[in-house]
Amino acid sequence: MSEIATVIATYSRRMRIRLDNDIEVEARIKGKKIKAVCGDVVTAEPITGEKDWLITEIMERTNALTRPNKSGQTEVLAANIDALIIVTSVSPIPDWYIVDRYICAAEILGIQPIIVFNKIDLLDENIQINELIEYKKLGLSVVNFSVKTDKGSKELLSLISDNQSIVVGQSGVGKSSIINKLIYSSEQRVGSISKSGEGRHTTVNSVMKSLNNGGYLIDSPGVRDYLPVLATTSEAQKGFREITEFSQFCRFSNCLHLREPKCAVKKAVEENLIDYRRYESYKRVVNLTSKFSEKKY
Ligand SMILES: Nc1nc2c(ncn2[C@@H]2O[C@H](COP(=O)(O)OP(=O)(O)OP(=O)(O)O)[C@@H](O)[C@H]2O)c(=O)[nH]1
Ligand SMILES: [Mg+2]
Ligand SMILES: [Zn+2]
Repeated sequence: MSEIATVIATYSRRMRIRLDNDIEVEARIKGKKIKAVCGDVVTAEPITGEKDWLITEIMERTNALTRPNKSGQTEVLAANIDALIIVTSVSPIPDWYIVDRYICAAEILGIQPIIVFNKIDLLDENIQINELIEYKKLGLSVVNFSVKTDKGSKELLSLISDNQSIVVGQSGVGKSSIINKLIYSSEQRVGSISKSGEGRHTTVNSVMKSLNNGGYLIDSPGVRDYLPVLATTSEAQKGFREITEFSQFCRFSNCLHLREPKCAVKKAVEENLIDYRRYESYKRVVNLTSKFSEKKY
């Protein structure tokens, strides 16, 4: 009898799935054509005489977080996501352009971006981070966090409640540490998959962990770079809410806000109504997207 299950970890062709009754089993996938990712809902069946289950089908995804890989193809990072938790930290220093691109991806997918600024125990209390102030002005959720002093846990938990969220960001910012902090008993359901605990332990596979409030968090390996996969360069503006807002006043409805005349976005940048760095960031996404569509990324 086949059952509905959720993929909670992938190791090339092998995976770990969570069955409806919350039991977790190892599984492999039928055939070479289908490829499952963390968050995928699948049908699976036990294999007689074996411990492994067999995944027979992947259900249609409500959404997928993707990025282009070096060979110009689209790589799916995770599926069926409600929120994107973008982790930055005092150290390593954030690349705000990458943060913008994650926000852009979330906005286009229609899911909530949450910016977590971790390791604030290492920061002088009086220091203000301009980029974070800018994000707050845009109405984005920003959570100041410290795994060390337990700051921000409650606030973050209340934002994600029973969502299925993915935690992303560069290596060493504290993604795994934050997840462990948030989990009622971090090792309880993870068993032998994750060796993450105290201290440094680079995550190599995406793994979904359960929160005791009914939510799920996907821990993902750190990346140096990220770019959302966009259908066209004109889609980029949908990922920058302030640009979307002003674009309705541009002279041309297909304005890309680069060199076009009577562009309300460029005017807003000149008048400081749009942050200059965010506008630069938008232009970079447009450029990278056209490079990617020419397979040069
Ligand atoms: N001072 C301080 N150190 C922290 C905090 N959170 C995490 N760290 C440390 O930062 C280091 C990296 O943490 P990880 O949780 O492994 O980072 P990660 O983002 O999962 O890294 P990858 O798996 O490589 O992508 C560890 O040594 C943690 O102990 C914090 O709030 N304050
Ligand atoms: Mg990690
Ligand atoms: Zn314009």
